[in-house]
Amino acid sequence: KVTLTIDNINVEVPKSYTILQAAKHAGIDIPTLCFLKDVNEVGACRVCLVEIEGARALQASCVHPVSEGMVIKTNSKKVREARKSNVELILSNHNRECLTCDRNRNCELQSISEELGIREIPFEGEKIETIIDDKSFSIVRDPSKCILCGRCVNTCKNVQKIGILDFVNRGFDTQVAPAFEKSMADAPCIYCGQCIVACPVAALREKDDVEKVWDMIDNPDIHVVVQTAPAVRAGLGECFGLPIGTRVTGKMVSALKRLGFDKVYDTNFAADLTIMEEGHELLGRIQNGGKLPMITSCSPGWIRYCEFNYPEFIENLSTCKSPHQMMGAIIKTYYAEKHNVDPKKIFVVSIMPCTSKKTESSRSEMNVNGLRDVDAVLTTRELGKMIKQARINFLELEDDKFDEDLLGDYTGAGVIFGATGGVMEAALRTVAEVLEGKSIENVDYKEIRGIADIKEASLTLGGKEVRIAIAHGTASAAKLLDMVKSGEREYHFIEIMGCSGGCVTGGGQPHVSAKILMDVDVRVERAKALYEEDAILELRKSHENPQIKKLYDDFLGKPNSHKAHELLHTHYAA
Ligand code: HC1
Ligand code: SF4
Repeated sequence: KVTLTIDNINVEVPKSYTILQAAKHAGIDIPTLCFLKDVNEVGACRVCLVEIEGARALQASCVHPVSEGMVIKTNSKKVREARKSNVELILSNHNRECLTCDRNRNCELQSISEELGIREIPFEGEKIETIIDDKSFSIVRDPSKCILCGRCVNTCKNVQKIGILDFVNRGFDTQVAPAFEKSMADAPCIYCGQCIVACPVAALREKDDVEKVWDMIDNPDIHVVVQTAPAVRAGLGECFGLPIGTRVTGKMVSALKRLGFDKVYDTNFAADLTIMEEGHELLGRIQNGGKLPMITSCSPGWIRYCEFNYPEFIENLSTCKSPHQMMGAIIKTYYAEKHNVDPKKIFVVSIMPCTSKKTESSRSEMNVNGLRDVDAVLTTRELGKMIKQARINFLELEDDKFDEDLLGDYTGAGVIFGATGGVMEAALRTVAEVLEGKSIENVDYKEIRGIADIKEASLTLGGKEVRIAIAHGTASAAKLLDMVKSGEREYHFIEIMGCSGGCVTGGGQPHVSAKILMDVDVRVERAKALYEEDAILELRKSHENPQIKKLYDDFLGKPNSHKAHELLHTHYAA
């Protein structure tokens, strides 16, 4: 431990602390901009400068270690002026059209400018010419908004261990872009959107599909069906100032109905359907000597990662489409038939916590009888914007219920899909009963919950040993796959999600500022909301969902039937 003085307050902290951490410990708030805990601790923006007695220059507190007897000032005139001129310098080469910016009122640069009291930019300089890259279905990169903080670069490089983005060119011409300034659409980017989540400004954002959806809602000839992913209910409230991880299922449904969607369904129904298909696929592979370990296929970021980086595992992927794609396929066939609606006049919208889903839904394989399974994907953030555009007072909404006909039932197994380990737990609830040949009381597989990088378990089911593993985030996925490749580990079934934490922390979820991220693990808080919903549901096993049973009886036949294969399964690019 060391003792130091910050703004006349004596503080005792571990030796390993930075000044920023020590100040926080003492309840002193130092502004930051490029800093992102555990990801980007580089001292590049020099907004967190402090004055250290005896030192010649001001120091960046986010990287400067504490030492015994230090005397620090965080709020002297010199400090305030230096911070201000550093931010002014950033602003001098920034596209400052805040009023029309995607991050207006939700931008860390805007907040810091306001907090520092910046009123004019004294050195108005030449701006570099930039081009917006909006070629991909998922992500837009706008260099005119970029402040070169490096948060996205280090997230992609060190958290995801993918490394699509980097600093290119030098000096005044420096930009953050894929190598050779390629479009994101032409780079092996998986569209996980973790770079968007890390971005403090609007330099990286999702492709905006809101207008497309408004147009369909306004078209009286089109029957617009919306479905919401499990994780959306755990994030949407944050767009309206609710604490991280507040479960807003009922208000969300209410808002969707007010927005004018003709039908409001929960993707959870299709998550139950996925468990039926994937569970039986696994049983089939185990019983018939198929390719093992089988690996889950619901995370499109993970699928792209596998296709680009581990093509040798493509045969291990479950052939199941992801739940929202299955839902789309069922809406355009079974639902259309039962309700006597022309499938060509149905427009399916998926609200997802994910940016990669926008690209997934546009894959050529994702269709049924030549019609797209899903016609538009909006992120949780985009839904938040639609609700604001419609001037709906979200916080005052009464809870409402999803539509109940045909595809309205869902179980707790579907809800937990949105958290890491959830798909595995949901699958086990069904597979265990099939293998044991009886109903199992305890459905809580607590050993595979939580945010450890890699989770493993070995279960005895029906006298057989079933070995499973879970990885989330592509860095841990790579670690796990390398162990499988080298023969160090053998499993029957693996769950992989492209984002650390699973869908709850997908690239389409509401932005959380770096300041809040210093104290809160968003993965944990949002996952709680899903396990909470699981626990209060009466039905918690996918195969007990009555409407799923009916769907098989009336339409699909058995799990993995020919028809099920045609509508609900897919293939991958090697
Ligand atoms: Fe997910 Fe899934 S869990 S992939 O994270 O399998 O996006 O929430 O909707 O499709 O159900 C996302 C979440 C989501 C699908 C399901
Ligand atoms: Fe990297 Fe994911 Fe961003 Fe692509 S979307 S650049 S893979 S962080």
